[in-house]
Amino acid sequence: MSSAIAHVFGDLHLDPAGGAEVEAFCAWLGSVDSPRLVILGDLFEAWFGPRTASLPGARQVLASLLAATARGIAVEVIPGNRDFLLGAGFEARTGATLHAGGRTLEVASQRTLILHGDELCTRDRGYLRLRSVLRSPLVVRLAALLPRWAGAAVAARLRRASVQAVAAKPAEEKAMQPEAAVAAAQRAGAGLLIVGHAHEFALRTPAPGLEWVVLDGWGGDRDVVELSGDGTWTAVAHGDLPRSSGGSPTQVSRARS
Ligand SMILES: [Mn+2]
Repeated sequence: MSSAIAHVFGDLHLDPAGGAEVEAFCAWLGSVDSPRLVILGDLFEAWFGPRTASLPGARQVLASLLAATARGIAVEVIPGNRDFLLGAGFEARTGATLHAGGRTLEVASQRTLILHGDELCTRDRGYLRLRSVLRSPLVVRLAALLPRWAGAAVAARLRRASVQAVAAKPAEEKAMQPEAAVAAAQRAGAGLLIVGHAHEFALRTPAPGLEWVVLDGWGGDRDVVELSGDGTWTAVAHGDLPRSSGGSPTQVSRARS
């Protein structure tokens, strides 16, 4: 029996249109044995408002999340920079809970703060400005009103702009800043900070008494943090997590396009 109380992962970048990655994730989710899954953002490669939910891959993912919550798994999702428009419709269709400002978990009097990580890129002023504009209530409302093709076009345009902007910046400026990590952890009173966003595992100690874990992107060797009931944690590969016993994995209904 596992003493795990939660599994934390993110940066799956699943295509709402569907594909092999979506199939593989839904199969994994259908049989994973965990009391709580915390998805720390960029579950989807892009999410341009509620209409995205009708795309075939999105429907598959939403259905498998719903099956997971119906099995009694608590699913919590922190929106990332690619899917920050996830909203109430997503919660209603999946039974998952959104935590837009990050999630604090307390285990054995150990506090853990979980963020996507992009908010720690505090030297990237252009990005932070764009982030605050894109997350303004007006933009979120407008996105809900756009027809799907227009939303997709806007998302593609933003992605191109972001790829060009990122390529033009020195690495140091794009990076998550240790001071920002320390400040966020201190505000939350956390001794463990878990983020994604960079897609490359790292463990740092930016201040005494603070462990800062950056997870691999989905599919990496250390793409999941397992939090245990005694307050300890380990980084593992999602494929190595225990599967639920008792026969065949939960059947996930296939969405039709
Ligand atoms: Mn990201």
